[in-house]
This record gives sequence, C-alpha cells and structure tokens, in this order.
Amino acid sequence: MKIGIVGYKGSGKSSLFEWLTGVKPDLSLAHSLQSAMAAIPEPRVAALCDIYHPKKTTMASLELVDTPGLARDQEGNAARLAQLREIGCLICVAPVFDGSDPQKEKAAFHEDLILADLELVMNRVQRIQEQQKRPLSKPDQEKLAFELETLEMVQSALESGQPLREDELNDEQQKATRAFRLLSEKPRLFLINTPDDATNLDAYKELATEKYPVVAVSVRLENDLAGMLPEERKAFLDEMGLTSADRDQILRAILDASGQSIFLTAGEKEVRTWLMRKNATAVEAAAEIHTDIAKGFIRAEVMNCDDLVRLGGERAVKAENLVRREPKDYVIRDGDVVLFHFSAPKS
Ligand SMILES: Nc1nc2c(ncn2[C@@H]2O[C@H](COP(=O)(O)OP(=O)(O)O)[C@@H](O)[C@H]2O)c(=O)[nH]1
Ligand SMILES: [Mg+2]
Repeated sequence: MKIGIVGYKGSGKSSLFEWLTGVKPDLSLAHSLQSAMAAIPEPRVAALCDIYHPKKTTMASLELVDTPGLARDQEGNAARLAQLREIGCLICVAPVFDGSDPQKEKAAFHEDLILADLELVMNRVQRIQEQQKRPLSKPDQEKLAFELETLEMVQSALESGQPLREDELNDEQQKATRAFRLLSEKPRLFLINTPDDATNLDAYKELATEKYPVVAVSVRLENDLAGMLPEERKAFLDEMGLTSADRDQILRAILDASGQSIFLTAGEKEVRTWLMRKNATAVEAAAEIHTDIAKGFIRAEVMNCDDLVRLGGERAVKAENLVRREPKDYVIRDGDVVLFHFSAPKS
C-alpha cells in the first residue's frame, strides 16, 4: 500500500518525506509522485536477534509518496488529486507553523477531498441516467440500477460531509464503487506541522476522532536535528529549550492509520517483520510471505515474542507448552512470532 503525503503547497510535505525516508525529493519532479521507503521500527526485533543470532535482519517498510501540493484556490487541483487515486492512505500535512488554525486546515482539506469525489460521482450518475434511457437487456438494467443506487448513497454521504469509508460498504457496493477509488474514503492521518517551539503538542490531539487520528510534529526542526550528531542534537535542544519528536512513534501512527500492522518471523537464517492488514488471519499473513505458503497452508506455529524473550529461546517455550498450533482462520495478534507449515506446490 502506498502512503501519500498530501496537502497544500508549502505545508511541509517534502520536508516530512525527507525526514521519514532520508531521501530528498527532486524539486524538478514536484508535479509528480516521488516514492521512497521508510523501515518500520520494531523494538522487539533486537531482543529476537539476541536469541537467534540470525544471518540477516529485515524490517518491513512503508512506501511513502511525496505528492504535488494543492492550491488554496483549487486551480489545477483536480489533476493533482487524480494522481492520488492509486494511493491507499493519506497523510494530510497542515502548516500550523505559519499561524494557520489546525481545525480550519483540517476542515478545508476534508472539503477539497469531498468536492473532488463529488465531481467524479456526479459525472458517473449522470452517465448512468443517460444510459438508462436507451434500450437495455434486463441484467444490464439491473446492474446499472444497483450502481446508481449505490452511487446515490455515496453521493448523499459526501454531500452531508460524512463520506463512507470502504469498510462501511458491503462487498457488492464496494465492487460498484471500487473503480472510483474515492479520496475521502481512504484512511487518513492528519499531521500537524507545528512551530519549532510548540510545547503543548497534546493539545493538538484533541482534534483527533476515531476515524481521523492526529499527530503533531515540527517537521523543519526534525529535519535539522536529523542532520546533527547525537551529542550536537542534545546540546542544541537543551540550548533552545526544545524537545524532539519520536520518529518511531510517528511511523507507527502512520502504520496504524493505514489499517496495517506487523507480524514477526524468527529463525537462525533471518529475523524479520512483515506487513499485514490489521486483524489478518494466519493464512492471510502467510500470503504476505508467499502465495505458495497460503495455498499449501497446513498450520501456523505461534509463539508470543514476550514468552520467547522471557524464557530465552524456542526450546524453553516448547517445554512450557507455550507454542500454539493455529489453523488458517486464526487471527494474528500483536507480538506473534509465526512459523508456517505448508505443503509445497506440485510442479
Ligand atoms: N517554520 C517552519 N517551516 C517549515 C516547517 N516545515 C517546512 N517548513 C518550510 O516551509 C517551506 C515549504 O516546505 P516543503 O517541505 O517544501 O513544503 P511542500 O510544498 O508541502 O513540499 C520550506 O521553506 C520549509 O523550510 C516547519 O515545521 N516549520
Ligand atoms: Mg514539496
């Protein structure tokens, strides 16, 4: 899943991209999408490495995408927003460092996404209504009527300012609207780009709702700090009376907002984290590693990472009967270290 960094021009998108990925976006490509990866921190990996001494450690990464800035006057925004359709999750950057009101920024951005979606949906509704005037076979009539009904539901939700999220539509309805990839339906994290000397970051969190989580960070400060040596950094922060944000925490907030989480695999060859959708089943997690493992799935052997660390190794975990054998539909939990048993495909 691609994670788009979106917002108005000058809000700090490219700075955020640079801070999180370590890659400076190419200014000459600012009208298009630019991607780079950011490894997701997982503190438990270090403890697992102490146990397994693996040859290799691999961390799951998020693909972050710097996107063209939107214009406040909407000029040219339709084309910019159209580029975001393929993106799975939006990080909306609000430039509160320049004195903007975070609540107003949040509302303005929400409205722009809704307007872009409404235009798309209303065009399609109009086209369907025209098609319906022509002679059609019964199945085609029914298909169009269903699509129209779904779109009208989506449209009225958009008009009320409460867009539906993908998971609020049933499978059939999702099928009917999938081609649109509505922006306002995408999971979203609101990132408040604060002044360098902002002290009460928690106050911003009051803007968060269950659907739209919020994080606050001074992106410029963090970028400056990232270029310093640890001792320089500390001296600078002390002297200026500033505190720095926790990059790991921001990345985990992005992971969470995107509806994903990670699971672990561990052995002497490799200790590794993998991305999966939140609450994935064992067979879905297996598919993240290889489709053959999912196809030939026999069972998952699951240990809790804390048990492994506490007892010091797999053998001790087994001796305590703490290795669980789980079927396909087992829901993976936080901290699960998973070993899949599967039958190899016949070639
Ligand atoms: N004061 C302040 N300026 C910032 C901050 N983040 C970005 N800027 C400045 O805002 C301008 C635009 O930043 P940029 O990341 O290019 O924004 P973009 O247009 O959204 O990609 C640059 O001059 C940045 O230095 C911040 O946290 N504080
Ligand atoms: Mg930029």
